[in-house]
Amino acid sequence: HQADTNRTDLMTITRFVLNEQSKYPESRGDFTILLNAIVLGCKFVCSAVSKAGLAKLIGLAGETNVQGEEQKKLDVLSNEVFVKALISSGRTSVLVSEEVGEAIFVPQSHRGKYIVVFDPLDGSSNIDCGVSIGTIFGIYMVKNEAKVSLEDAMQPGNQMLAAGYCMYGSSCTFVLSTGNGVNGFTLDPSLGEFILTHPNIKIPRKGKIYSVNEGNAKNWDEPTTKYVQKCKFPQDGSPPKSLRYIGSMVADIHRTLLYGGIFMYPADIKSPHGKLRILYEVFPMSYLMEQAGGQAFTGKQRALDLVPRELHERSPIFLGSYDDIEQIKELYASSK
Ligand code: AHM
Ligand code: MG
Repeated sequence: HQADTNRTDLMTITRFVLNEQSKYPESRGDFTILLNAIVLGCKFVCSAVSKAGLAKLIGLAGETNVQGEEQKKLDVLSNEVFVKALISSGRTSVLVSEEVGEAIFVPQSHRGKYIVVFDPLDGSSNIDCGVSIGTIFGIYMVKNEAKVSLEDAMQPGNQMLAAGYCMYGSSCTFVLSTGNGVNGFTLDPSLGEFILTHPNIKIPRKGKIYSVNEGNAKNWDEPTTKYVQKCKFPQDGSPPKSLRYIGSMVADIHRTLLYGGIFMYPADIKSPHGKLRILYEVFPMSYLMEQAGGQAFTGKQRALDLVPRELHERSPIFLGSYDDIEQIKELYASSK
């Protein structure tokens, strides 16, 4: 009768996080409330994304629709939903969003002890053709609640308390780590709840897939070039790796977590710092990778040890299976 029990005993994301937090005697439910705000934002975006074509939500920001109402681009809309939900949770002090140039300081009346860095809708070039896109977020603790400053949002990734993403794909999948491994939840649209479907995700030790925008190959540095050459023409008798590249970080990372392999956005001559943003792309995904048993490397160091100097700073990044990242580390070490 196990099946019956499973069907009525639903492990929702809220229940899961409440269980996890109850291990800390000082926990008072603040984290759960914060997470609920993020989950609400994700449900909104999920619903908006699935109706994007229908609702003509994908027009240019500032355009007006037939009713004369102002239309907002999906990424602008998503950003607004997250900012409002996070502020009204009363649990945050500073927000950093990919969509907003400056850090957002929460009004005094609504302040709480957390900092949230996020990309409300990543991979937006994929919206119009219906390819998977996602939301990425990371959570820090304010250092001193009486003296909140920009510094609080620029802590190194190794200070993150939690990170995750939500992928708007064939299903809506929420992947979360609060520092005790990685767990995946799938939205049950009939319940409007995220249900635990991927407990304790561990990335395979070594993978068969590499993922990179190879159109930039002409401008790559030597270690990246050598690595990709090895993927295609392995010299050690192993079969060549498959190439998969969606161009949506959340979808590429989700596949990498589940199937193993390597995802990279390296430096190149044209973009010496790569493309991806440290705070709300590189850090959260690096945190998840490490929590799943993989590694995240910048070409110079462990990604989570980076100390951001600017809000929207970029870094090259190599993320994935432990052994695959070891190889790229060796290539960088021997190119010095
Ligand atoms: P965006 O924040 O403008 O959407 O760009 C980030 C996206 C990532 O999701 C993805 O990994 C990368 O850009 C793809 O870049 P490229 O098109 O250069 O391969
Ligand atoms: Mg982005």
